[in-house]
Amino acid sequence: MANTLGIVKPDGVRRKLVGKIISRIENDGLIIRGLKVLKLSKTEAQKFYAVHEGKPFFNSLIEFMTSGPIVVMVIGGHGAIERWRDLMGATDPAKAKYNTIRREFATSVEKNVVHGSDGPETAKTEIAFFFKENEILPKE
Ligand code: IDP
Ligand code: MG
Repeated sequence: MANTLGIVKPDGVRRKLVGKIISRIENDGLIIRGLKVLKLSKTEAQKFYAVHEGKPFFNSLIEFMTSGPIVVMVIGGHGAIERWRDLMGATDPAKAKYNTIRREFATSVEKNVVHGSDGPETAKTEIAFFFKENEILPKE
């Protein structure tokens, strides 16, 4: 059993895609173990995306991620990290497979509706960025 961090980005919340996205997660057999709505400050967004600091898209990404509320989720299940990445699709919607969230809903490589941790270590630190231990349902 693994946990990963999922985010519905500001474009997804604005366009009322939260329900559709959670349905895809649950229909895949994954479990929502933690859930909250919040708005990132600039400092928080810079910290969350620190790995991308210095890249040409960094400032625009921070602007975008702080432009409105987001939904953060702890998504759990066997192989949850890879399975959530598969449901999301490739970063660039033009390269994402059919039936993925990004292929269907993203409007650009930046405004791509969802985030997902890319491995066990990032999952751990990204979950801890948003959730206290007692805000996450225990694994069964
Ligand atoms: P990921 O979200 O698929 O893991 P990353 O490479 O970690 O992709 O990039 C983080 C986020 O930064 C992307 O989801 C997207 O919103 C944005 N981003 C990545 N590459 C580009 C780019 O080339 N142009 C604009 N925005 C980008
Ligand atoms: Mg990434």
